[in-house]
Amino acid sequence: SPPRPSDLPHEVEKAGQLNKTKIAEGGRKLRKSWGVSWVVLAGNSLVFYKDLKGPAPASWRPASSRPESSVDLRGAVLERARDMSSKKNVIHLRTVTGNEFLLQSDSEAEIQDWHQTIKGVIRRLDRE
Ligand code: I3S
Repeated sequence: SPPRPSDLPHEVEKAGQLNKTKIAEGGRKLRKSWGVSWVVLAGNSLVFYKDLKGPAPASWRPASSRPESSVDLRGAVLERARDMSSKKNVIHLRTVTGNEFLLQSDSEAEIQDWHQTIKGVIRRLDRE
C-alpha cells in the first residue's frame, strides 16, 4: 500500500527512471512483468512511482503523483543479478519480508550508481 504522508521520506539520495519487475511477494515467486518506473531513494526507502510520460520532473517527486509502492531497505539484500534476466545491467533486491525486485537500466554507469547508493543505505541501516 502507498505510504502515508507521515511516512514520506525527506532526504532524496537519488531519483531516476528504471525498468522494474517484481519477481517475488512474501517469498512466493511471481511471473515477471517488466515496466518503467520512476524510482526515488530517500530515507530508509526505495519509492516507486508510475513512469511519467514526458520529460523528467524538475523535483524528485512527480507533482500530483502518488507513490505506487515503497520498499523498506532495512535488512534488505542487494546484488548484481547475473543469471536472473537476459537483460544487461540488472540489480536484484530482496527485502526482509521476501519481496524481490529486479531493476534495470540501459546504462551500466547508472545501474552501478544505483547499486552503490542503495548499498550505502542498507549498510547504514545495518549499523543502526
Ligand atoms: O526469466 P524469464 O521467465 O525468462 O523472464 C522472461 C519472461 O517473463 C517474459 O514474459 P513471458 O514469459 O510472459 O513471455 C518476459 O517478457 C521477459 O522480459 C522475461 O525475461 P527477461 O530476460 O527480459 O528478464
